[in-house]
Amino acid sequence: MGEDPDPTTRDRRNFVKKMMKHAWTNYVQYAWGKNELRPISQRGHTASVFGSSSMGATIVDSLDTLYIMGMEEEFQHAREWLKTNLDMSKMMGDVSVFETNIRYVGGLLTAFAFTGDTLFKEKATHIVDKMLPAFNTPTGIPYALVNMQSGNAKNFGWASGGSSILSEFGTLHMEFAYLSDITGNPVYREKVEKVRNFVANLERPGNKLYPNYLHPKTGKWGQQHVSVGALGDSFYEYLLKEWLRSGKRDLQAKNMFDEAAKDIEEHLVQTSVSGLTYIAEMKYGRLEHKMDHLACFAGGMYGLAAKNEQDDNSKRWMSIAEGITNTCHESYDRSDTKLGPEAFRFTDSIEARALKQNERYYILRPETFESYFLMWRLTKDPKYREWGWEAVQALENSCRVNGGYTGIKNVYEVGGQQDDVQQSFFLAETLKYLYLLFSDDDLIDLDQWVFNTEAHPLPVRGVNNFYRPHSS
Ligand code: DMJ
Repeated sequence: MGEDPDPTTRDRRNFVKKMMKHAWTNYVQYAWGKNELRPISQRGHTASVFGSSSMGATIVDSLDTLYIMGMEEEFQHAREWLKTNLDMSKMMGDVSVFETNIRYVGGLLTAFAFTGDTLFKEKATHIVDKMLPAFNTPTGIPYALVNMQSGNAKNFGWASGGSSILSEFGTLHMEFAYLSDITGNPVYREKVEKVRNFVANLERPGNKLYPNYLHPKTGKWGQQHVSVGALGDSFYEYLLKEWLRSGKRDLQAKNMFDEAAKDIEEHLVQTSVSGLTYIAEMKYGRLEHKMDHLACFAGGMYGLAAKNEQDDNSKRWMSIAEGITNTCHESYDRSDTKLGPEAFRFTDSIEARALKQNERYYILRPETFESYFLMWRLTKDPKYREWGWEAVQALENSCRVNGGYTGIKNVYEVGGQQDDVQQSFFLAETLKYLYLLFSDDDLIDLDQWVFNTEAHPLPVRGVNNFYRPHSS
């Protein structure tokens, strides 16, 4: 499905599918049931965001990529595993509410929409039910971490005096609202509507931009750091996308997005000395001319907004979208490995390059390719496919090892150290976006599907026949 008529594009897509096979079969061989694969030492890996247990994060995160790529046997193998093994009452330690939602719940909801198999809906419901204690706060703003056995919830010690994080509590709405629609249980939607309403009614410092931290007990903003990268990113993404996912019914989301996108444009979007567009960060009103790799999703976000809103903002937003995507490509092109650093800066002497040692790594992140994919669909400019192909080659040269794909420690050093982690989002997002970049537009039609922040497509309400609402 979704083959492009052009033979080169078809070959490229096939190549990406082979990459997925390499990543998947090595995970199956060396780390089956573990959260992630260590491709060099060929064993399992568990990141702290998933607590201390192994709960097959890669299996659930990969489901829809396997399905989209037509890897049916692998998909069935994954389904069999989760049928007997995915049980959150066995999950030990503190688990991230945000990560569990975007990877597990998002992955299962998409698998349900694709297939109608109620096993996926039941597992998604089971997981969200286990997360609900995190919402028991005076404001309804959830804690970041929950212990799924005891129901105890708390925040990260490092987060501004016990605050919750904007990108985390702001990235639950799409999955929870959809879950209510397919189960007929309004509880999930109520939780995220409470979060939304609380934030909507809160005064922001200087009446502009959202700080990254909010205290769930006092309802007060924490440190005034603003970012479209780490700690802020998908809050903005979900305002736009929940408006789209709801079939453009959720006007509160749209209005909040429009205001935030205009504030970002006015206060954070900058042009470098040589004319590159980037999104800076802000700390207590002062700009820091640094952009995270994570913020590279914003190219696609502004593009989607421009296309769907078709109003006075559209022209400017499309040019921001093109500018940001171009700058993120530059951050790749200006490195020796042709992979982009975790963060890059703009000064009088450097542009789109990391400055500090700890900004030079690349951990198989998808955001730049996500923008290539969306901008390809929106503009049909062939350069986005060429940039995607450059990325495939760079991944092959620096990240592919016999046991899968690994991140690297320094994008400015060819043949340098590798980190020995195959992130689950590499299979969920990076390879999916690259595959779709070389596919026809009817494979995951953007009028019918909206990608959650982990690239799990959710059906658009009232438009997509795969929505599968609960019928009593
Ligand atoms: C993914 O889990 C999601 O894309 C999230 O929104 C940000 N971080 C990773 C990928 O970089």
